[in-house]
Amino acid sequence: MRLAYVLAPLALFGCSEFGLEDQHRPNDLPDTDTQTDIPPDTSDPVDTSDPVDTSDPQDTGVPPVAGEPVAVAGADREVSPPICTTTNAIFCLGAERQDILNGTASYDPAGLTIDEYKWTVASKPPDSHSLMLQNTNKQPTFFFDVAGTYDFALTVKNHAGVWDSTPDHIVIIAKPSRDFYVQLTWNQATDLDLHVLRNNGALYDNANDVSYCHQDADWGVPSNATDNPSLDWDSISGYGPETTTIQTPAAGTYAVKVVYYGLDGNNECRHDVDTTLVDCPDSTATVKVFYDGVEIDSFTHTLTESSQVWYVTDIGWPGAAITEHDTISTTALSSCF
Ligand SMILES: [Ca+2]
Ligand SMILES: [Ca+2]
Repeated sequence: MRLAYVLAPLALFGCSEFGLEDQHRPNDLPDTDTQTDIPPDTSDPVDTSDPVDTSDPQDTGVPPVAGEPVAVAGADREVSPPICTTTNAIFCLGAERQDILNGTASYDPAGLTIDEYKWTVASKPPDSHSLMLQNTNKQPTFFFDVAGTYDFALTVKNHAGVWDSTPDHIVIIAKPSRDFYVQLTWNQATDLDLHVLRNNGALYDNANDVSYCHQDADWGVPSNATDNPSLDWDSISGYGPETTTIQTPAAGTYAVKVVYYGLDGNNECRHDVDTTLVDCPDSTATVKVFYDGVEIDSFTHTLTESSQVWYVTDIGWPGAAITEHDTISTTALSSCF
């Protein structure tokens, strides 16, 4: 069993506090609007300096439909996926953002009040498990859990009960803000762990292995934090993400490994060695490597039993040179103490 202090915050991480899916929750809020959505603004995906989304007809002086209000979802922009400091690693306080989605600029040309707002997630990265829980708020919170592109649609209703028939879209790109960004996600309510190791270090060797056991370390230049790694998330109840990030890594080779720990912070699903135990569900893991905010490679493998180790890749620095391994072995699991 993992430490209690790990379990307590992660119970939060895995629940609706962060708007994450679990196995009992639908994949997404249904897009119940029957109107034709305006497609994403792909010509201008990141215009943080441009308050007017010029490719969006609703913002370019196209007359609104008579009698309808006008939804204004705001300008497309970039955000960084949440990166935690070592003081709140694993449990990332403030990960949900309430300052990104804002429909308060919506209006009615006839001067009627806007009485209702309805946001939908039109699309999101396939490895995201985030849900919008307060989709009738003017400014709903949303957890940009993984790197990638998110498209939201907003429609509004005026005081006469008429909805805007042409929802307004806003495209948000979640782009890692650190040079080294490795992201693990998976498809089951199981406990997988991301490990990033330096210098051919061994698993659970805290000096050289950053994982849930040892979430940060002083690598590179001693006392210089910019080359230190941190595990920013640990998920024990499923899906991830788990990310390990370094602002500016020191030269060297960083190995990325994924360990199948078990279920909910314990490893008691070894049906292969004890048939009285439940069988560890097969879990398909995806590791994405980002360099300077850009995805440079992606790897997938299905792990089938607790204690399996997937040696994904080495990352050489500088330059994020990829040397794929894609091998499976086994390890003794550690509860860290
Ligand atoms: Ca985990
Ligand atoms: Ca350092």
